Amino acid sequence: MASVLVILGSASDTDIVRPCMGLLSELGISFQATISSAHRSPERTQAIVAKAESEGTKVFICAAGMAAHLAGAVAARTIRPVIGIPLAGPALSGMDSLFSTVQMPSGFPVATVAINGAANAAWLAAQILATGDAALAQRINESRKNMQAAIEDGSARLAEQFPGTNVI
Ligand code: RP5
Repeated sequence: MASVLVILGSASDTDIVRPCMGLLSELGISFQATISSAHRSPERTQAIVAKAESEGTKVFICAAGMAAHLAGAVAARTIRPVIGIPLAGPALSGMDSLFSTVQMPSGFPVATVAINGAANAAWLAAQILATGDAALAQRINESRKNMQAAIEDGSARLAEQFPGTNVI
């Protein structure tokens, strides 16, 4: 049983979504990934969601560009949390997919991250799962401590990069 299912709308989305899958792995979250389109393979998408839900998938992550209806189509088929990653396409800088993903009718939410925000989709899935997993919560908190330490290190290095600057 995998906790998360990541669905990409097209094989062309793979590179942008890679950080999401990398982070899920790093955090020790079991996940599956597949490619299925809301428009080109609607029956396949529907069947994948039904199977994943019956097998215990707790969170769905859906990445798509252009008229990005994949996350909404999945949200229509499950009451498990659905996270949408709107992807920037060749036109409109991803605003088309952002609006297509985020503007869901009441009762069918899609938790939409930033355009191309693949990493935050993984973090959000992790935080949802951590509500029932103390060990995962601890790993997330450790990661946050590391991020804080990196900020402090960067600040300390400012003094080396700009001698004479009053770095606090
Ligand atoms: C969307 O259309 C996909 O998610 C992808 O971002 C975009 C273009 O798909 P391809 O034509 O490259 O397969 O459905």
